[in-house]
Amino acid sequence: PFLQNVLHNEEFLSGAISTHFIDQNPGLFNFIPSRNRAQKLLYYIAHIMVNGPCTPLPTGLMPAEITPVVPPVPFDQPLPRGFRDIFVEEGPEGFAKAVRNHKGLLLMDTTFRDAHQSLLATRVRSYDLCRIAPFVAHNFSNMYSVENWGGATFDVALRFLKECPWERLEAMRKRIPNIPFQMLLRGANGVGYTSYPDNVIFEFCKVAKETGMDVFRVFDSLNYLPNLILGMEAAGQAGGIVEAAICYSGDVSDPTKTKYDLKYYMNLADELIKGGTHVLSIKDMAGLLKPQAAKILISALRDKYPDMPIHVHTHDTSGAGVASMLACAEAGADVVDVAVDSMSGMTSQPSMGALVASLQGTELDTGIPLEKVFDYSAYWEQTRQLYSPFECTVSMKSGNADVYENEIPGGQYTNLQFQAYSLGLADKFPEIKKAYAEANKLLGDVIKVTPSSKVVGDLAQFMVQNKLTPEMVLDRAEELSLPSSVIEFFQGYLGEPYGGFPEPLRSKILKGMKKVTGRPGESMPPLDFAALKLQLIEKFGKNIPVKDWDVLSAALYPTVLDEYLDFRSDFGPVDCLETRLFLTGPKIAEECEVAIEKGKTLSIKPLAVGDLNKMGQREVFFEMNGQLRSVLVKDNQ
Ligand code: 3PY
Ligand code: ZN
Repeated sequence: PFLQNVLHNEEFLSGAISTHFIDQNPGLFNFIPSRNRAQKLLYYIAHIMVNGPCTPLPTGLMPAEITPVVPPVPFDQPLPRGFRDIFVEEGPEGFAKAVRNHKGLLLMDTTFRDAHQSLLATRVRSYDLCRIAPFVAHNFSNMYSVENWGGATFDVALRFLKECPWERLEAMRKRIPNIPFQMLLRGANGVGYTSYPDNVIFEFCKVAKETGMDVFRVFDSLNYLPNLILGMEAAGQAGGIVEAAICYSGDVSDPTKTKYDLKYYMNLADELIKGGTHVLSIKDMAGLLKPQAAKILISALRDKYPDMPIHVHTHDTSGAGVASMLACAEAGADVVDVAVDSMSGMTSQPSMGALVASLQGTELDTGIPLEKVFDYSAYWEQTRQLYSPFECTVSMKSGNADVYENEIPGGQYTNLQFQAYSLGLADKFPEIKKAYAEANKLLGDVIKVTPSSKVVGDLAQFMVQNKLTPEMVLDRAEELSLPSSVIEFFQGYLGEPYGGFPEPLRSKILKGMKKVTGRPGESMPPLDFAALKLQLIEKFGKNIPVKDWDVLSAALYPTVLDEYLDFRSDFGPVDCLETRLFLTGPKIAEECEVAIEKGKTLSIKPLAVGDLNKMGQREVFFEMNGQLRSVLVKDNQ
């Protein structure tokens, strides 16, 4: 039975097996693909040439016709030691000590995750991340971490880029073995938008750690402690570095803003430290932490917890990001977040080059070579042009300090603006921002970050669309058909907001509907991974091998994973294509090199697209590795 695949292996089909059995029977996934990889890729390219892009391009801008230049790395030199080596040798506690004992300011580079989540709708592909990864490993070994996973990357990779987020993590790990990787875990919401059974979160963290993740920044969208603790336990049990995060809202430097005051943050910090976090993080997802507030908050934390590493995250929406991060560093933060210059600013993180230059020659010197930051930035300046169709700068031209009033998180700010712009309602954006602030008040002034920020955004849009003032919402709450996210929030599916749910609004909206009390995941039955794997094998196993990590993707995003596996069965490993080719396809007679694996390169040249035949198809002609090939594609127009 050794080489019998799952569709024929009787013992497997009987269900009486364990994963051990899978390890010992490599033939289980030994399928003969219906079409080979090269043919599938030709089919993909032909499909785009006939029908246009497979992934929606939200603007009329096209990817630039350039191949970004990767700055050289020395192939004959070993990689310098980094903080990952310390983590591997000394575990999370040793890592935390080394961070705390480090003299200068440490940086986390968000270029591989939050920067492009905030500026380019998370669309940067593994192809472009992997090209520059060795440069990062060689030149930025004294960085605290590279943030490259979690948040929206997981969903977007599968849904729009048609690539596997787990493979991305594994590929980057090979290229950057010396710098810790960091991910954003939405606590009990994993990398999704809702609550999951506890065993999903635990298994997710375990496999993430095994695949290459090191630091887990765990937050909850309401700072709801039970959800936070669950995420911390899952990351800790997986052997990761736990970085529990307090989401920052309000303004501790403004005595009139009393809900989220210094006492609130200090109490929460106490709980997270008691809960065993290795590093304490302040997650300023909207960029509200002004320099004077940074000084108050970080000094207080530093004084009270002299041994605890403190890591601060912000967004530069108002334009005060660099000033705030400098204030954090001076007040005793160990690490702050930056994005490389050409991927920084506005709703992204403050500029790496600006921070590095500002601290050169001071006690807080980052030790990062500024000239290497310039090279890194030049790569991203070019690469960013491949993603022009997703540019937030189409609608947003500058920072805007009105974020202090509306408190919209960085990623959501560009999203909302973009939505208004693409509906031809750009002039309505100020109104939407005002409604966002009003919706927040109606909901009780909640912490706003994925997924609670979606609740506020959905309510704001509902109010603008239906021309509702806050008073009208309060008066007519019983009869309004509010967005489902708002109803679920009031039911308690995200957990409990600080200060409780606003009444009488909650009772009016729920009208006796089910309420969840406590931590939502607690009452969910555990997921049966083996059964889910069998279902996936039954559905897709004939065409594509189903891997263990696909089961986790399916647990978080069932429909998205199904569509991804279907797509990859038809079109093959599209992540090997360079970005312009992937997004908009080649021009006639353009020579394209596609490396489908190390040492195996296809040379593809499209020659012509044929006329429409009676079956509604077109024949697309190629030269592939010197031979004439043709592919028939249905014309969908
Ligand atoms: C996410 O959850 O995706 C975030 O970036 C929150 O700030
Ligand atoms: Zn962020």
